[in-house]
Amino acid sequence: MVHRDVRNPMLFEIAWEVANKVGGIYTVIRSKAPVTVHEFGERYTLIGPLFYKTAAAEVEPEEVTNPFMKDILEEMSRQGIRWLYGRWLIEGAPQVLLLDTGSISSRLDDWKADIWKFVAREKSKAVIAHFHEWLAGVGIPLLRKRHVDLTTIFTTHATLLGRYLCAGSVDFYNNIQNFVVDEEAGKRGIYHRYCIERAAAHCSDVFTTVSQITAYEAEHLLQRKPGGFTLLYDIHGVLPNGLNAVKFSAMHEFQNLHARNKEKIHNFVRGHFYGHFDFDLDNTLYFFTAGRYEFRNKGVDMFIESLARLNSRLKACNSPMTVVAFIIMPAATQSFAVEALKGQAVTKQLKETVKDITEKIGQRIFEKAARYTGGGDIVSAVMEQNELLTNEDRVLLKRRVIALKRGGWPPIVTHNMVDDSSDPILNAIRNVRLLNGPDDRVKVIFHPEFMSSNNPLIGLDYEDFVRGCHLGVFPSYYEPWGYTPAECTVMGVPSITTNLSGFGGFMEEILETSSDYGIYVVDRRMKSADESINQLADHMLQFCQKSRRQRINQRNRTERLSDLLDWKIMGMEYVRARKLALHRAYPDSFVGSEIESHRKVKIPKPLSAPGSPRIKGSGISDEEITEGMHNLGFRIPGQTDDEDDEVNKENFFLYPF
Ligand code: U2F
Ligand code: UDP
Ligand code: G6P
Repeated sequence: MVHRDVRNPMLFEIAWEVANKVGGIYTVIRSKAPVTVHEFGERYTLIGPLFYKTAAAEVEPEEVTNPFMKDILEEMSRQGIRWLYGRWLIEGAPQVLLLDTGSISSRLDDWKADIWKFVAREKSKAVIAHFHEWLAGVGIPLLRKRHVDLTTIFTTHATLLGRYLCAGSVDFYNNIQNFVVDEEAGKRGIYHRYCIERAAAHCSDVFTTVSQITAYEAEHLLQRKPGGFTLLYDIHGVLPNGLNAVKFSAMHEFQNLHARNKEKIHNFVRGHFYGHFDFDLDNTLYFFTAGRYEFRNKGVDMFIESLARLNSRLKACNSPMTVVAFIIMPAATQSFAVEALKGQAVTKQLKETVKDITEKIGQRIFEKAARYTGGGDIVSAVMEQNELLTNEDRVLLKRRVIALKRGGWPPIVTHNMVDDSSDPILNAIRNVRLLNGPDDRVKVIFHPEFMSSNNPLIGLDYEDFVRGCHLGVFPSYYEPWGYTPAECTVMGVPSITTNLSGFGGFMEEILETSSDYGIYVVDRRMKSADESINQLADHMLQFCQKSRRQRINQRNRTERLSDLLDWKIMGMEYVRARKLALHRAYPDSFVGSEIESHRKVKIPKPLSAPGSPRIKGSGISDEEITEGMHNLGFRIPGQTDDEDDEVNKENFFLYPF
């Protein structure tokens, strides 16, 4: 029997979205690469599908240096299997092997060479194979059947059946224990795929998911609970998605970026509401939701209903605030709507005319003032009131202002929809009668296309648009993780999620009072739909009642959570999953090691005002707070930045940095 080194294992990570952008998993793998490369260096290789059209832009081909790998790949070439080996052109530049699955498919019955024969040659090191989603996970039962000497991890980012069931109108979470899973999969025509997913979950040494909510779903639908233990080691099997916080970090600048980008949104709003622009931009808040167009799963139904209730409440309390709520979800469209483009054009013309006129007035004042030779009333000598505007200017200005008149109210949707009359978002907005009328305190804009700086209406990339907004609202019903609220957090933008979203559940678990940090979590698990809608409307109303100073303060607290969502910390769960995989496959190598447990500490309420008085009444001792902050790498009052770094390194970054 070979003795493999478990301290310096090799890691293969296999996914359909390696160097192949499809959805969220591409973001997970790509943004995680730098920390994994840091830990494994040349012992790390990603494996994905080879698509000739995109491969050239994603991968820089390179000679295979590992002699065992070289042998295997040459053998595969002799069998007619095509592959590409090189560096993935992303931060961290990991080694990547792309396989042409088309060239393999005809040989499925006569499978002589595959990459896993590698472990029969490389006998000195332990090998971990980490698969994402069922498409890649199909390899796991095969490896198990052939008794290949390596250890496997399977991570699922959702379950097939869960997604299908939720897309229908099933009361998913209340019935999750009762579904006859094989029958449900059969009825939906996904039985084969479902079986692969279930086999991968059951045959892997370690099974994991991206959140508690998906772990719960997997336990019932795939019938294996993620995580697990050995005598010496245990993990809960939830590997949450991190992101590259440095990419979003703007340090102290992020508040200025908010103000600058908000100004650009103001410009758009002035144009969009032309003719009805009767609200005060200084008392206007921008809310938004964004993502793939999944009306129910992403909770757009709930968002619209809550906006209607918010509208009535703001009216009832005579609030000076106006909310402009954006819905950014791609749908089939023909073009931008003429009315939306016209709004931007007429306000732009007005702006230019006013600029021309003021410049001319300035010039005239200067000319006259420069010629002043003394005597008389200085002000009237410099400029007579009635000389300020010439007749020509007056006519031009009148023309521009008349162009601002419009018949109907400002449009809801910015584009011509292919299917306007049956679009679920538009119909929901029509049903609650949020029609951008002058009395409405909540205005709605549906932008059925992702944001881009090339867009003639708003002209902002998604990231800048988010920064300019005040609140992200993501009331999802089915959301294994949900990157959108996490992205808001690292940009210092407060957000609302639900306890049915992976991110919402995660934040509730680690923060003592998440709302103090600008992370509001609506309960969609234990409450009726009506109660959840009211809770969402309450959160939005409370947000509208904050002063500017309170909003600025809250943004600071939100942004302070950034480091927590970075892969340097989130990646720790991947480290633990790999460790359990090694413990499971090679228990003898760990004899004599100490038992490890992973105690979780909650992040206390923020210490900045107005936190302190409430902490006193909460029954938590000062030492507990200090310890909690210390353990989570948070700055303790009186501690210097340098000390803070030490805390991070020792207690938090268990990575080998
Ligand atoms: C999960 O998100 P995914 O993005 O992996 O969810 P999928 O439904 O598998 O997304 C892929 C589909 O979305 C489409 C694409 C695929 O059919 O064509 N799509 C698109 O057309 N345009 C885009 O910009 C993005 C996707 C999960 F649901 C999330 O909650 C997690 O955050 C994510 C990562 O763990 O996994
Ligand atoms: N997004 C984007 N442009 C937009 C709106 C959204 O690129 O105009 C991105 C956003 O940054 C996020 C992704 O779409 O990374 C949505 O991911 P999420 O995890 O929230 O949902 P998924 O689509 O994976 O279910
Ligand atoms: C940032 C800017 C401030 C600005 C504020 C507006 O903090 O640095 O100059 O006053 O944003 O905040 P608001 O929530 O009203 O958009």
